[in-house]
Amino acid sequence: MKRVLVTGGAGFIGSCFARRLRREHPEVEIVVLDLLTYAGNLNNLRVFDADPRFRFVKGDIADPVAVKDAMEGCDVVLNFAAETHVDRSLLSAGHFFDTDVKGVFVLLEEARRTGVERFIQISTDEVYGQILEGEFSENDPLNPRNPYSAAKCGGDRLAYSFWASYGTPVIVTRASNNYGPYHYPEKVIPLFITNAIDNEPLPLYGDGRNVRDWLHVEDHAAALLFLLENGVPGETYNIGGGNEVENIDLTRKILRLLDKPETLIRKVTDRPGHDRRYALSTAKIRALGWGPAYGFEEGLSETVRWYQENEWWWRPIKQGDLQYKAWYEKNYADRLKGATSPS
Ligand code: NAD
Ligand code: TDX
Repeated sequence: MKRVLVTGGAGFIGSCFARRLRREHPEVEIVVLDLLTYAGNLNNLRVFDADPRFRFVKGDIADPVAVKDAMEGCDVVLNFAAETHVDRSLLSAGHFFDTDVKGVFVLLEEARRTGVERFIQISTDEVYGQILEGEFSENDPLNPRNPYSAAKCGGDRLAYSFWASYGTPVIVTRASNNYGPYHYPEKVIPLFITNAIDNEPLPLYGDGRNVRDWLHVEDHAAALLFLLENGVPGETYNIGGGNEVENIDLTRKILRLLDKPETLIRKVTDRPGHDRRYALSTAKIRALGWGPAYGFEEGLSETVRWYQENEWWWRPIKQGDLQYKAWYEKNYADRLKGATSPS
């Protein structure tokens, strides 16, 4: 591993991976290709400010010219770049297919042309769809149920097809819900933490009994580094935290950690097609020797503390960024009108 391309490296998980890669491999050259959409943030990459072995390229993974430039000389590629928010995909899905399918195709074409040694496509547990009991294994059928997960499913299988058709050394990973520092405050954990800090309502969808399995972002990054060394091309690996929590319990935990009242909770109109539960079997990656290091209680309380101590990072997004305010208004204004607190 000499030069690693991290696409989407200005986002939540990609930047965590890049920072960890630098800590564990000081000698490696890192190239980040990122379009800096609303979710991309150069503040996530500050640690690289004076790093001579780091290069940032602003560009679109669906643009072959930008991709050719960024991938030049790279032997390893990890594709984190994506439109990632389910709620946004429900209101407008076009960009999701441009990036999460076409963008993956452009990256794969260039990887095939240059002959990279590893290409990791970061997929998601959402491609399996919901599961009410039990857990999904890697060979289970895929049944995405919202436009985001359908687009990710396209990218996931496209990546596999390059292995099956051309022998491009692709590994596909499907992770469960990530949480941790630098998480854009549209996703439930950072949204609820930052709203609660400001004594704003927490809009809990539906009956609040939907279940997600939470994976600390550092555990995800560690798993990806582990798979770069131990994963087998052509294979798919689930990466889960083993922390299933109902949304209502998650919300209460956040409020307790911040010493805020449950009267901040608002039960609001549900997300359409809201997947009830995700759960992954992680037997395959565990058999190779990886397991998560974070317990959820410890990880969540550290995360809450990070948002308390790093207002410089999130306040400009929530208060200064008109795009964020427009999104909040669009997705929540009607929902919050007349919504009640469950307690
Ligand atoms: P994020 O939204 O925080 O970051 C996405 C990054 O991609 C941003 O920096 C954005 O600017 C960049 N980007 C978007 N479109 C681009 C384009 N066309 N070209 C170049 N860059 C572009 O997302 P995240 O939570 O860090 O997720 C990273 C990856 O992990 C995604 O592929 C996502 O589907 C996957 N994933 C996320 C989770 C989760 O819980 N967050 C779980 C499983 C899988
Ligand atoms: O305001 C909210 N209220 C609420 O009740 C939001 C934003 C979410 N929720 C619920 C919906 C989900 O059951 O919380 C749960 C988590 O929602 P999100 O944070 O939006 O994540 P999710 O839809 O589960 O998808 C995430 O995990 C899989 C990531 O955003 C995806 O990128 C990843 O692939």
